[in-house]
Parts: sequence; C-alpha cells; structure tokens
Amino acid sequence: MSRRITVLGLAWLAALGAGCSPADDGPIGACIPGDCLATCLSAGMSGGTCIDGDCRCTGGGDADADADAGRDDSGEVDPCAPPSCGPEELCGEAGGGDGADNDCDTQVDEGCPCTMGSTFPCFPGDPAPCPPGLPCLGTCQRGLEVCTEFGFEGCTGYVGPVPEVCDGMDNDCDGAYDEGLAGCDTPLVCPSSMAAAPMSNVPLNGTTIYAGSYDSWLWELFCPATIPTCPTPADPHARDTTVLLISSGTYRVRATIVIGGETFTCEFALLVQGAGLRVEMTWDTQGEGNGDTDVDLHLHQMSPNTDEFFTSADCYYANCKASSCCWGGAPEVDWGLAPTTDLSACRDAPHGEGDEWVAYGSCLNPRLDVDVIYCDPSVTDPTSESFCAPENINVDNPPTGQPFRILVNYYSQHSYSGVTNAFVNVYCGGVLRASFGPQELRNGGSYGASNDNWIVADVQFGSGRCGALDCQIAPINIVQTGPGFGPPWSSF
Ligand SMILES: [Ca+2]
Ligand SMILES: [Ca+2]
Ligand SMILES: [Ca+2]
Ligand SMILES: [Ca+2]
Repeated sequence: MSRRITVLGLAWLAALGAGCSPADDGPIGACIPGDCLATCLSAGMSGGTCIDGDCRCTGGGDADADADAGRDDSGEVDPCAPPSCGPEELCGEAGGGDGADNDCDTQVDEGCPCTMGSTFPCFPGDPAPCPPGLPCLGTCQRGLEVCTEFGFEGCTGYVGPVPEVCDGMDNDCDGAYDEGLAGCDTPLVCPSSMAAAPMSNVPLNGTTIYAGSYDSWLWELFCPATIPTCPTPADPHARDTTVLLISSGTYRVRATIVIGGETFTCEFALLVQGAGLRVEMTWDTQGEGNGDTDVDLHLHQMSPNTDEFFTSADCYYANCKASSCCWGGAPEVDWGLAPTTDLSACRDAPHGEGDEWVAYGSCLNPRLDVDVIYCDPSVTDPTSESFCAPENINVDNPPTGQPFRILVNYYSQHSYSGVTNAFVNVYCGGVLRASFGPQELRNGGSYGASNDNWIVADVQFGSGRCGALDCQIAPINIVQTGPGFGPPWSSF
C-alpha cells in the first residue's frame, strides 16, 4: 500500500512542476464560499474552488496543454479542459484518477495508479450527460469507482442514457424531456437538476414545475447509498416545501402530481456539495433498537505541541460544536483558519446547533456540525432532535500543504455490548474522494480514549497544475486505545 501512496505523491509533485498553466484559469477574486463555483460556471469554466482565500476557476478548455506555446494545436490533450471523448485515458492532475472515461471506451480510469480505498464518482462513456462538477442531466446518475489492489475496476451504480419515453423525464439525458415523441404532452416544466450545499434547507419549489390547480402532489427523496437514514421533505404533499439535507452526495427528487385525474411525474438529480474538506461519519449501532451507542468523529491538525487527540489541536464534541466551541468567548480550537461568514454553511445544523452558530455570527473552521449521542432511526424528519444524523466535520477553506488526521472514537456503548462498525466518507470540494469502513470497533466498557480509536487517514490539500484545489488522502487504518494519535504523519 505504501508504494501506491508514493506513486501518487510523485505524480502530484510532477504535476505541480509541469509547465501547464492555462492562461484563462487562475484567481478571479476573493473567495466567497458557495459563490465561487457558480461564478466560474457562469464564466464558461468547468470548475471553481477557493484556494488560500482566492476563488480560482478551472477548465477553461483553451489551454496550451502540452506547454509548447501553441494553444490547442494538433494532437494536444488538455488535462485542464472538461472531459470529452479523446484519444487517451487521463488519470487526473494528481495521477490518482479523475472519474471520467476520457477515451470513452466505457472503462473509467483504467490503468491509473491509485491509493487503496480512494474513490471517485464516475460515469462511463461520453461525459456529456454528466458534465464535470455538475449534476447529471435527466435520469442519468454517476456511479462510484473504488481503488482496489488492482486499481480502479469498473464504475458501479451508474445510470446511463436510454431512449426517450413519454414519462415527464429526460431519459436520454440531453437536457430535454419527452422531446420528439408524438402524442406525448406534459403540463410540467421539470428541471434537469439542482445543486445545494450540505447541512442546508433545500427549497423544493413546485410552483416552477406546475403552477395550475392539481388534485394531489407528492414529493419523494431518494438518497445515495452512503446515507443510512433518508430524510423526508418538511411537507411531502405541499407544492412548495423544503428538505433539510445533512449529508453530501447525489440525491434524486421525484414529484408525482395528479392533474384532472391524470398522473404526471417529474424526477431530477439533486447534487449536494460542500466547500473544502468535509468528513462524514456513520456507524451501524446508532439509534434506538440498533444499540444506541455513541461514536465520535475527530479531526486533528498537525501540531508541534501535542501528539494526542482530545486536545485543542483536535476538533471534537467537547470543543468544536457551536455549543462547545467558545466557553471563554474565543474559539478553543484555533488553527488560524478564517471563519465562514456566510451563515448558510452552518445555520441549519440539527439538534439546535445551527441556531447557536447564528447567535455566534459565523461558522467556525474547523467545526463539528452535531454530536449525536442518542437518536431514533425511525424518525425521518431531519429537523427532529431524535434524527440519526451522521457526524460531520468541515473545514470550508482548508490550508494547502498542511495535513489533517481523521480519527473515530467508540466513546460509549451505553447499555449495548458488542462491536460497532463505523464508516467514514471524505469529501474534497464536495466530491467523495475516499470511503473507509466498515471498521469493527470494540468498547472496553469505559469512556472515550479507553475504548477503541480508529485512526482512519491523513488528508492534505494542494492545488494542481490546472489550478484546482484537490486533496490527497493517505489511509492509515489502525485501531488502538489511548489518546495517542498513532504513527508519524504521512509524507505527501
Ligand atoms: Ca476509458
Ligand atoms: Ca479518466
Ligand atoms: Ca431527452
Ligand atoms: Ca422522457
């Protein structure tokens, strides 16, 4: 495994040192979290991320990719451009895969070196139905590729385009639904897709789909496989409602509307992506009836002052939530990272934490959204105190070149006895970049560091040659007890 990490690291350095610096990519101004991507997309670029306080656009697609001073000359393969069918498979800036089937041979990232456990959302074939950085069009869906010891082996769970049928959906994923079908008329105006931030109340605006009178309306939400408890909209039978989405991923939304006795449907993808680093943790003994155990997520900054978790170099339940961050008036976890002033990044955190951030006036970085101690898996209202939320730690604007370490602690088994299995998903810029678990954890009958600690991985951000902020993830996967944070930091 370590050899593969080295390969990835070298590829990264080679990429940073290469001569590709597209003239039309670069900083366009100060970072406004949540706005950067949209600003870049409206400027015709394929991506945008905040790096060291600046918003940088990527993927202008008119780069001198081979650095021979001739822009878009013959045979040039532009690794910075949005993927389209080209002559060869590309492995991304860091060399560890890019989730795109660049040569459109239905194999994604074939032959790319990768780090075990690393993942990419993927889509085989022509990327047009699933444009990079955007939700797929129509009924198309990305799958997930997972790096094994044999590299990336196929893209599972994706939904490709199929011939158009009369159903109110865009089956061939070209951005238009039910087009060219004789006798197929729908009164609905159905969106191709939606995008939203995690931990936010997402509006489901039915009036824009159908404004006339109707007999009945039903909203249904379908969650990605990474989400154990799928939330329900605030009022599934109201034309205009909201749904609180806590976890990242690609959801599907379906509206079933009966108009004059006839049933119409509208279904579209909802892509939930956050900024920077977001670590999401779940476990299988969460909630009443499942064991009701308490498992905690920790994120540690590399610090010269301490090599232990459960300190101020560690973001966790006792010092990193809105309700625990600032007992003395100042943040206890101060890693020199600017707070996020756009309160939409944290104001909808469950269990009352969002209201406390609003009172505080900003979303701190890092921050733990919620510490779930007890919950009820049968509750699907995500605003309920009993909702079984994952635990999430965010760093909206992560510094480059500084590693973080992820740890999961089996804090208390309460009255349960037995093992729990924990799962960790690591998102960088809203993209799932590594998936860990199930990891079996045992509880010594005590609390906190006396029980099993799963030291999951180190994560470090950097910007590649195309200017995009991206992360590298080095798996550690060690389980131990005590507050020590394990082996030396990974060298990226
Ligand atoms: Ca391919
Ligand atoms: Ca590829
Ligand atoms: Ca279509
Ligand atoms: Ca259709």
